[in-house]
Amino acid sequence: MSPSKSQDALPPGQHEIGSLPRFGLPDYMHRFPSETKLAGLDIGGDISQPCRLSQELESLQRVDQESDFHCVTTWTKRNVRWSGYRFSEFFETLVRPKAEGDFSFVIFRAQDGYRVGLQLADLLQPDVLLADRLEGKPLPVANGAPLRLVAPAHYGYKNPKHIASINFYREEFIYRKGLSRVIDHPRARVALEERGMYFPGRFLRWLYRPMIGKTRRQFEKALQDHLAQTDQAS
Ligand SMILES: Nc1nc2c(c(=O)[nH]1)N[C@H]1C(S)=C(S)[C@@H](COP(=O)(O)O)O[C@H]1N2
Ligand SMILES: [Mo]
Repeated sequence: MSPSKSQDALPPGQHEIGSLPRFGLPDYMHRFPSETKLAGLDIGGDISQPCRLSQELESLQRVDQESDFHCVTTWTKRNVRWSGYRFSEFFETLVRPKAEGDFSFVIFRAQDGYRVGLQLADLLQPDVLLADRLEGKPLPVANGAPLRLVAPAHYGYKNPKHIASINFYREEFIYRKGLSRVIDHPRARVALEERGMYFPGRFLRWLYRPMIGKTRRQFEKALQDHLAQTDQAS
């Protein structure tokens, strides 16, 4: 059984869409990765030997997975085909030997400045991947090149694209301030509709849903402009 592949009912408050759009928080709409091929992945935080990995990833077992992808704004793309490496194997094989002690919290930093924290226990689930391929092709810029996290049980905002570094910490801490803290639930589990902090998931559905169309169009337009520019430059 592949995790999260389903014909069954959608999670609470979600509706299905036909393709996986380029999507995200408006702040990141016009920001793009400078490296679209994996040059290096910085491993840091409370790690005794911080390091930069690149080729090492290829020593891990490649895993193909079909899973549903759920954005907190209520859209879902079903049966997305990813390929990459299990986060748990990555952690045990490449990180653990460089680290002393126990970790419980992880912060991802992305090339576009995006930053997000997850609990290590959630990342060690078997359906969590560091993905570098989508639908049989290298991950496109739109969906996270060169490397992104896929954590199907958690809303899209816990699935960082364009990963630049992965930082491991002994204890969880507050890494966001102000309004962006309100929208970040520490776990953001889709099945429990943990869309955000303080406000119930059912309320946030209603708040987010009207934003989908415009956000999608703006993200797509920004991508087309970016691709046209990079074409010209090369
Ligand atoms: N680096 C980065 N990762 C990100 C985001 C972003 O803006 N920047 N947006 C998040 C949100 S809110 C969603 S829904 C998904 C969207 O993934 P997609 O563009 O492949 O559909 O990426 C998540 N990861
Ligand atoms: Mo999202």
